[in-house]
Amino acid sequence: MPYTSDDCLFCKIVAGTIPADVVHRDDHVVAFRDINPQAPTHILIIPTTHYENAAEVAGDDPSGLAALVVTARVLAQAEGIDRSGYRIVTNTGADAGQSVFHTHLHLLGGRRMAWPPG
Ligand code: DGP
Repeated sequence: MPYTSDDCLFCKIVAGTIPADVVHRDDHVVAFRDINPQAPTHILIIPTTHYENAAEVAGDDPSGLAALVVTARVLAQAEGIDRSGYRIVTNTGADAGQSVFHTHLHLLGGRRMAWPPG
C-alpha cells in the first residue's frame, strides 16, 4: 500500500477526495490540470506514492521518476505541443518556489517561454 500523507493536498487528489481535472491516471501516476495555469497547457504530473521531491523519487524508485517523464511526453503529444516545444519543471524547496511538498512535474507549453525563469 503506497504511503500517503493525511495532510497532503496531492495525496487527496490521488485518492479522489479533492476534485481535479484529471487527464491521466494509472497505478503509479496521476496527471491533472494546474488550478492556476501559467501557460495554455499546464499539467501537474505526480506519483501516486507520496515523495517530497524529485530527488527522493530518484533515490527510492528511479523507474517511478522515469514514468513521470514518459507521461509528460505522452501528454505533450496529446496536447499537440510536442513539436513546438514544452517545458518540464520540478521545483525543490521554498527558494525554488515549491509550495506543495508532494513531488510533481509541471508540464508547460503552448506559448513561447523566456529564460532564465523568474
Ligand atoms: P509548486 O509551487 O511547484 O509546488 O507547484 C504547486 C502547483 O500546484 C501550483 O502551480 C498550483 C497548483 N495547485 C495548488 N493547489 C491546487 C489544487 O487544489 N488543484 C490543482 N489542480 N492545482 C493546485
